Amino acid sequence: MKIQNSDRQEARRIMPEYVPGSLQSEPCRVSDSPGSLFPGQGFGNACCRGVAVSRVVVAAALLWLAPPVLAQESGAVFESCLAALGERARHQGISASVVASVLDETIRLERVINLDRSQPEFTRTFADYYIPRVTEQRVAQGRALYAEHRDLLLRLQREYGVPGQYLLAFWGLETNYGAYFGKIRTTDALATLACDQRRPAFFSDEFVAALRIIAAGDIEHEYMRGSWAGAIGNMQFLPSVFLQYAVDGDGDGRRDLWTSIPDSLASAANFLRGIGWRAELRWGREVRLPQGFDFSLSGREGTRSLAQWVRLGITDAFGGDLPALDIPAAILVPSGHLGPAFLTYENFDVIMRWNRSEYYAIAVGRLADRIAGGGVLTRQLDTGGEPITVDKVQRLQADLALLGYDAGKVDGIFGPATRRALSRFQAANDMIADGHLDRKAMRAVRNSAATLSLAE
Ligand SMILES: [Ca+2]
Repeated sequence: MKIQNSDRQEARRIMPEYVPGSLQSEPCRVSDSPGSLFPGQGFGNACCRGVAVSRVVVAAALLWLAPPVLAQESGAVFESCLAALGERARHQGISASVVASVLDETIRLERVINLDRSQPEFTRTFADYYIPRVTEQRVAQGRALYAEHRDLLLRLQREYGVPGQYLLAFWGLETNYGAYFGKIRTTDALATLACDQRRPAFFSDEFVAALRIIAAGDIEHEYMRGSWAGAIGNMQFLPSVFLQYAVDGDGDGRRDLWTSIPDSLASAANFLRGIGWRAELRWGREVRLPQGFDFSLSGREGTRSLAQWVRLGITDAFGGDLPALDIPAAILVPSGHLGPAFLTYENFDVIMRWNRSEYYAIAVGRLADRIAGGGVLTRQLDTGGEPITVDKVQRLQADLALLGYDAGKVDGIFGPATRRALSRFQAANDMIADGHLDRKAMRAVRNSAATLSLAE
């Protein structure tokens, strides 16, 4: 795709690498654009569609969320588990009347268990992840929202050190700017998961945290709704995150992450500051790699100083110089050596503390850049080929292990350990060591493993 010169200048002007001792320059001057999931490891983030949620819709949703028919036995187990949860909440100082009124209405949702158990059939590529999330429509809506909430966003940038385009990017990715934050009553979802055997301790704590939010008067039990995994509101905070970081941005005395935009954006800013956001840094950027780049240096484990990358010939995406600063940076090539390359800074790691997925963090950073006026990626994403099944990734992991490369757990998830093992295999076999999962790489690993098996 052709890059507009104005995009290039805009991207440079508004997004300096590093602004010592000050906040980044005012990020967005867009005023004329009309305006509007879940990576493997995080919680929350139901898939977004442009559905306006009102209390009427929520009420209608109750009809199809009617209590499932339970076997009497599992119903009794749930009731006794629920009683124990209530006891625990009272023990932790939550008022008995709040506990009683919530528990009285709490139901077990079989659907939540099914969603928690469901396993993906195919492994997700970066293109699969990125393309439906960083869309032109979402960019345009982000720009319109920036213009609409400009004063608020500039105030939050001054108070918390997080530029507004990032707050909008989180909002856009989490709930499509509040268009959809899930219809499941949070206390039902959390009680269901707390009384299941998979992660009872984690969800019991979140259930008690949800009761604490209700007891504090921030939201009524009936209206506390969100994803099947208990993530709530515009920013899909878990209740424990809400308790620690939600703030009252509009000064009405309540922290309302469902209907108050100032509360939602201020809470996101407070959370990001709390988990280490550095006001003077960007998230990272798309870059151009030099001819003959050694792809085995890519990956977050290959972090080195920006100055070192500059010496290796890394430039910005348009061939322009990057400053030779002594700040930690890593190169990521999530679509392989033919796709875009990204340089990531410390704020990238902060984004991953919000949601532990590299794809998510790149999407947040890129959507923020686009909202702030930046252009599209300079390189195509790899969209070719049939989807790769989780079974095949397990086979790859087992083969790599057989060949002596530590690919992590044989779980069918193509994570950093598997990527690193594949990159090492490629380097040892005269292939471009980008650790990219494609048919060619899988075939090469399979053949090597088969040869080794025959030799033994
Ligand atoms: Ca408020």
